[in-house]
Amino acid sequence: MSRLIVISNRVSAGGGAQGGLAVALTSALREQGGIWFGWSGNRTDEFTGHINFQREDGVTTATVDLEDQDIEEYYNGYANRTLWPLFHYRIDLAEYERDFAGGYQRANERFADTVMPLIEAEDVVWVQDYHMFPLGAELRKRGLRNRIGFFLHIPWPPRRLLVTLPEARELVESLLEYDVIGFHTDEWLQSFCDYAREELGGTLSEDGVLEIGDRRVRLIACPIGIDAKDFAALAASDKARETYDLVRHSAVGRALIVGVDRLDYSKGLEERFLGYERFLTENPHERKEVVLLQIAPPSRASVESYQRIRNALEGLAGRINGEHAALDWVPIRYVNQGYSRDVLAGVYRASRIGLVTPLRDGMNLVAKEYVAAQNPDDPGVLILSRFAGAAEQMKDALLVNPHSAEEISDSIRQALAMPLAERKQRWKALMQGVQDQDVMWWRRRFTAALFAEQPPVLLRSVP
Ligand code: GDG
Repeated sequence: MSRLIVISNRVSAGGGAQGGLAVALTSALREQGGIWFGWSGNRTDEFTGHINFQREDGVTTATVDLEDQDIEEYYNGYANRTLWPLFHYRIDLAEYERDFAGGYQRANERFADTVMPLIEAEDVVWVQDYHMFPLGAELRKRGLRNRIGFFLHIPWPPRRLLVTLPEARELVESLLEYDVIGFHTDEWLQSFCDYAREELGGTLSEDGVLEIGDRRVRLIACPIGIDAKDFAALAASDKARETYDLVRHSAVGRALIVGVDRLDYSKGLEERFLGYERFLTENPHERKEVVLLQIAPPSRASVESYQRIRNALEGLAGRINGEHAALDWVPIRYVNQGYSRDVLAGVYRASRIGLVTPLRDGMNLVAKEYVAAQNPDDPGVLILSRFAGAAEQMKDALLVNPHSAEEISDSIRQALAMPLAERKQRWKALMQGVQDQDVMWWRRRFTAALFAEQPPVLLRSVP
């Protein structure tokens, strides 16, 4: 049987507090056998390519340390200051620096050099996410003929935005070396096709194979899910119950609205606070009946735009609380720290509303976790941004435009007034989707495409 070689920026097999992605990749590796390769997260004075092998949870991991300059230019630079903002439609924040592009390329070449000797003739390689776009092409240059797939966890930007990236063409051309490319949604896939057609003269077959010159790549929309069963069980755990009681008690009968996001400008936190403030102003009789609990663990703190968003949010939460709080009530509880997954599950379950309003998000797993954690007899209401990939699947949520304070305010009012029968009906439909298309479904769907032989191509124009 072919082994699977998973390659991603960070490696997180094993451990109890892992997320759905780690669970899915770990189980794929356990089933298929293979290796999970990536950056250790550590620095070294000089890159040596020394591999640290470990056996965790039935899976072999292989990690390398990177030099300071690589971390600065590849990770903090090109990945997080160029690609992340651009791919979330924020060209105002994207920094285009040749040094970043050079460091990104160098780090990918180093990854390719290091992982190449670990790959055997029958192995299938699965590369994850925007840190590693050129890795497949680098492996091909080193003579690798195996099947290689790529999955993008973030959105693919519209062509008009992508063309602002000086290396856009090389980046897309390098992607043509993969056999399969997966996106969360049809929208991201179509944006990719639009670039391929308009800038590179590509054509797409009816069954989703992109052809450019002598290259053929299968494109699939393959939305990631969560480990729904596991998350629902977490929500019933002792720790979750304890958290549920604590949080409910502290809300003293008020309806809790919860947001859980990495502190990132793509998550729409400022707009969310302003939408919530609008609700408070427009609904003077109900305002003291709600509390917004926003959990936002800091992330990428060494990047300036992340420091700015943190300061801006602190200022905004302070102003809203200052203007609206009463002796016995503070409207926003803004918490800058992470919690374990069982605690989060308890918080979700205790919350009458899950407020998930990113300005742009590849998928958004918090929306799915919120649904999986609900009490079937008294479920809460999910308010979800139209611009999260998850909105393509989760049509029974209250879908909102996260830029509109009025829509956020209206949806909070609608959710608070929603009768139990409607809450149950919406939740049931959402939960069905979260269970049916869970993270195992996602990885099976992707690996099935990756392990399959390419079918004959029926050509037609890219739509
Ligand atoms: C990228 C894409 C795509 C959050 N706070 C805590 C915590 N979390 C966990 C959540 C959830 C995960 O982090 C966040 O996942 P998201 O999907 O919401 O967002 P990104 O981190 O931006 O992920 C995204 C995803 O990749 C997968 O493809 O959906 O669009 O941007 O699981 O629960 N976990 C713990 N403590 C916290 O305080 N333990």
